[in-house]
Amino acid sequence: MNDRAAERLLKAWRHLFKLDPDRYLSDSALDAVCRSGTDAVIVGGSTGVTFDNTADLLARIRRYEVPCVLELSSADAAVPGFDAYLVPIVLNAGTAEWIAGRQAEAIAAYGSMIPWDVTIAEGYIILNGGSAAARLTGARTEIGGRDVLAYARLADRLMRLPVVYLEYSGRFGDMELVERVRADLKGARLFYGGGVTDAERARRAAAAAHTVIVGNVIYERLDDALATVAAVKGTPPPA
Ligand code: 1GP
Repeated sequence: MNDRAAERLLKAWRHLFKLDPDRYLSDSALDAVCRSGTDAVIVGGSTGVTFDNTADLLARIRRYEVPCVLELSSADAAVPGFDAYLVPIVLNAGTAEWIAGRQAEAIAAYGSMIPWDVTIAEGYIILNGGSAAARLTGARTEIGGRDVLAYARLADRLMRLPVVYLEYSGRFGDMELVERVRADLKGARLFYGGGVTDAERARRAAAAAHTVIVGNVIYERLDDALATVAAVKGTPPPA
């Protein structure tokens, strides 16, 4: 993917569903998710993700036209055949391993097999200390708006990452802060994820961020999850 192609893809994404290969989803629920009108399905999770459960989920999603993207948290689960690959760089991680450790190990191990043209880095800022992602990465989540903005600028201005991801996984975040971070970005797209459990929250998140990611509620209240698609798409995109 050249820069312009990556830019087009990212700009087209307003709503994304995130499916966890380690969680059960019935065929009928998967059918509804894939036909929902979402822009793409992300496959990814913090724990219990293996090559086999990732490949299984990809095969099920491939029956549908919806683009399917793998978010890699472990090189062991690097399954070929996805439309694109998202590689998190956890900016506020407690150890270097999650910033530039595991990624370098994966590159050393897989070298020439990596499809760079469809690989996109995400500058993650994890803000819910109770989430599995925060525990796994030892993220410094007790930080104020100034620090969040500083991490976002680091990603956007210094590292020139194409995506900044404000990750509140499991909890609905501070939309004023999300809005402030998005308005400050020069080149990166702002992804927001966490606690989008109904249409109203989806609208609020869509007004603040470029792209809204919906995860957990798929497994808890499918109808509410599906309603987030129209809610996001019906909200005018922020600048
Ligand atoms: C998780 O950002 C996503 O990585 C979505 O969060 O599961 O809380 O919807 P939820």
